[in-house]
Amino acid sequence: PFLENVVKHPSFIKGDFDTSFIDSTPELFLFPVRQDRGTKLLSYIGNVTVNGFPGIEKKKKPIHAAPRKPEIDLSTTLPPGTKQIFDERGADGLAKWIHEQEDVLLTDTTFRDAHQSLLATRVRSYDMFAVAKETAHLQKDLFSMEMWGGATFDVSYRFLKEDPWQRLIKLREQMPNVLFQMLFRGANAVGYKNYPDNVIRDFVRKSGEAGIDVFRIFDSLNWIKGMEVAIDEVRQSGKIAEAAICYTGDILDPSRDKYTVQYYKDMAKELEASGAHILAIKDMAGLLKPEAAYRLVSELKDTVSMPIHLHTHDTSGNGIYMYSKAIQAGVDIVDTALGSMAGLTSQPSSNSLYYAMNGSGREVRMDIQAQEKLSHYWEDVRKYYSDFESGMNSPHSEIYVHEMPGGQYSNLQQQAKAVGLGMRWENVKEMYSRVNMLFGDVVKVTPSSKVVGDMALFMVQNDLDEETVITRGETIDFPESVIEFFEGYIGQPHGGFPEELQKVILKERKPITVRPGELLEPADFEEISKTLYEKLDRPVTSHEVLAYALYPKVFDEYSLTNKTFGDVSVLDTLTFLYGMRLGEEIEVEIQKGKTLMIRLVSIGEPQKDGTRSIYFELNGQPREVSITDMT
Ligand code: 3PY
Ligand code: ZN
Repeated sequence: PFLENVVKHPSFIKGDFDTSFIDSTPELFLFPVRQDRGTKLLSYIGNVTVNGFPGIEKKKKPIHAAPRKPEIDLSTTLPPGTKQIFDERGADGLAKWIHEQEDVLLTDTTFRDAHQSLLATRVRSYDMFAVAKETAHLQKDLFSMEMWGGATFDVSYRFLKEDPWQRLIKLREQMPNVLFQMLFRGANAVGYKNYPDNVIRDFVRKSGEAGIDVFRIFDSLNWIKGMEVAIDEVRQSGKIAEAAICYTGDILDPSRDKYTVQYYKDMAKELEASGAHILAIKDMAGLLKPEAAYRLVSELKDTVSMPIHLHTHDTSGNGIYMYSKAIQAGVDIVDTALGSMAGLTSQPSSNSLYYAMNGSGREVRMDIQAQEKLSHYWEDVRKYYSDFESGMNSPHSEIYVHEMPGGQYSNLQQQAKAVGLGMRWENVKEMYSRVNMLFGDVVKVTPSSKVVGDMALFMVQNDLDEETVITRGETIDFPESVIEFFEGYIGQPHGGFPEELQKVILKERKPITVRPGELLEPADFEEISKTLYEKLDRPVTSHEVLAYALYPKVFDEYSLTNKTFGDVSVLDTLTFLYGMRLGEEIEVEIQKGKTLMIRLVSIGEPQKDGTRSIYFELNGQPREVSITDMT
């Protein structure tokens, strides 16, 4: 009753109270517990068993042995790590500590970019939680774990139907020793368009409170104005601002003279002046060649005094060689993934880099046996997600031509399949590089890469080439993302927009040249809070308010699923993706100490109204649910 009174209090509803307690413990506030969580989960399982999982071909649930997990004594004291160094010394102290290290430091991307780039971002919190404590023990020497941001936020709600904040909060509890890092798209936050400044600031603040330490901030056009608000807020929150230059083109090729070493050096100096603690070189497509890395890192080291953190994708297969050159040139930290989640469109393998640097004078600090054990776990878990693999089996040197970011490759391929262009993937890739040149050779990383991808799909689908786009452009309805890009709503590209193309694409609309954040109305969080309260008929957390401010439609759909099926994140991944086999029995821990035993008994025949009855046993009691057969 006390809580009930609190949440019905008008000030509470208006959001005048600090709601961080609800953010971290929403389950305490989901009362009165009217819902029957068991039945809701049975409905989900029945649905996915009969109808399949959206976006992948329906198939019978595959059989896999339980994943191999490192066997360690979790009752031993957790060794301290970089998180403690940061907590004691602050961001500047941490930067100093990085400079003092002779070894090269690692950021592990397994929980974020690795699966974003290999498995269309589909890895679920369930599989991370299952190995989080072991990871904290065994990867204690990491500089950081990149485990949030980028596409993971959107995909959690949109496809995985789970709350990304809970992923962050629970992982933080289980891994208190290593810095947590997220990828933040500057004025685009974790979305695909510019947001009002108050959304950016609130997101940074709340992410920091929930557990993020290092914010890697970039702008998809390398437009520093698009990064400044986020950098400022990270500094104000006492967290670590890692500002990124996105690497594109080829500094070794004199004919690609738009993005030169001087261009990158100028940008690095500006980022240092804007208050960054660490400089990232974000080689999002894996275009940085070994000799180019040596030169770029050497020159940047002479230009700025911040530590330098290098990110790449191993698409070409040259990743380890490139890192070795960058390490020789003095790079401080590099991004790698656990062996079984590394390589190809993902990051180079930590395990391989360990051996590559042996005896080089700059070692990789790790327990390689432990690393291999964690890698076994992910080797097994990766198989659950095999339907999301891109099909790329070997190094792909064409990347140097099409320049598609690693994180985009498997996602764009899914998008192409969804619009019926799966068989024309080769054309889409070729068109991607032609669109880049048509747009004036732009930096391609989310969301600018999405605009290039949308235009490439659009042109292949409509059999358009560059000339027809210009000559018949007046009569063509271009994709909305392309129009917004040319309007200046994701920022200004280096060298400006190609004018003739901009005119045909915009038609009557007028482009802006200022920072979109200066024009956008601030989000009204109180209003959103009220709207959500009415829609959901329950108190809402400030995390939910923010998620709605970012993507209202995605959040609405997520809430509906959540209302219908309950919290599906408690299901194991094979059940979540494929449902159950007849006669199978599973255990589902719906909360600590509360486990449901579920057995699928039989599936009824379809009825005239399109429904089917599905018969289960729930904790030994027969239960029947009716679902709509959509096959
Ligand atoms: C993202 O923005 O999600 C990226 O990974 C960009 O490389
Ligand atoms: Zn990346």
